[in-house]
Amino acid sequence: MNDTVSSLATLVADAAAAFDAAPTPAELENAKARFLGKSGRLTELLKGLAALAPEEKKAQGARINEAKQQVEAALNARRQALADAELAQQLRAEALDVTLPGRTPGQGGLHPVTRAMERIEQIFGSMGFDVADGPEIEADWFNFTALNTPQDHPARSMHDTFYVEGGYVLRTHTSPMQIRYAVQHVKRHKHLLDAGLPMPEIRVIAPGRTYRVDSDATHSPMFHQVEGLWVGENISFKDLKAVYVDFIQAFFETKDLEIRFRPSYFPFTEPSAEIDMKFATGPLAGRWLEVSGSGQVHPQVIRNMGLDPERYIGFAFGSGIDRLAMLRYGVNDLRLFFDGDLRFLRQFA
Ligand code: 2NL
Repeated sequence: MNDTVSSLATLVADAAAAFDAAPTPAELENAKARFLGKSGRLTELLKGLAALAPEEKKAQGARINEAKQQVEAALNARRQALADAELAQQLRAEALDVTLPGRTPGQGGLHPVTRAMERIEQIFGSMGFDVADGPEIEADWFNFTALNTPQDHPARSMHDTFYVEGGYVLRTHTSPMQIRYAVQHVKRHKHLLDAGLPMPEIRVIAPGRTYRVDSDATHSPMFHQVEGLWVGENISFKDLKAVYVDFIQAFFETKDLEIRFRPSYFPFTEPSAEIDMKFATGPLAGRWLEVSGSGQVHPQVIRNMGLDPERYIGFAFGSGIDRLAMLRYGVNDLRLFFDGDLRFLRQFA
């Protein structure tokens, strides 16, 4: 009987060793057949029970069944181990590297002129200026007549201005927008003026596209301008100076520059001045650069806004945004802004 027990223990150990040695599920099934199959070692032992006496059969049967359970447990453990190994192998083979950066669609960026324009709007906005926007195809009245530009002024010639059918022009400056804005403002506050009460000041900038018949390295038939207008009862040239100096210092992020006002002439202002600036340092240091026209709004223009020039006074300026962008970003050819060359434009994205 002890013999049977030790031979059963050997059988279980042999089975466990055979199973553990099977490298694949197919080979494991072959090994199983050798122990649990039709003529497997355990099956043969069970067949042998038939020849035993009832008492013996019961005791021996119980021992063999116990061994059979151990063999089946070893078989299942190995099956599970092989399945786990296969799954692990499959996961390794199909692994995704989620740390790989994705391929994103191109992001695009703002054009340098747009960036300059946004800076300008932000700076004047911080000084209490509204931003006005309007038509690029203008009536002759708003572009010229309301701005006191006489019929025979050279700016009105076909040589300087793009004319559109029906008496319209491609606006040659954004001043017409200032007129539109001022007229609206005056209308909105007519009840105050009628009652002899003070009207809120007009403080506005008009940035945008403008057009002139002109094309070379420093002139484009389409260019960008920003005009500023401040009208009130107590506005003077010193306000113009303060606002413009503050603007230039903020735009170029330096106080290390000089600004001068040089007498000039425009039909819509009197007196008028050209504004020049000079950097103290950097590649443009020491050279006077023309950055704006300006002046006190002409009494006739104040009248065209619907205001009394005896009571209201204002100043205005007009600056080229492309030129300011060239100075700020160190661009020496205006045409680069309008060629659409991505090698150039990407430098500002
Ligand atoms: C220039 C000259 C200037 C103005 C623009 C202006 C606007 C109104 C009334 C009076 Cl509504 N003036 N604008 C004034 C002086 C000069 O621009 O050559 N800019 C590049």
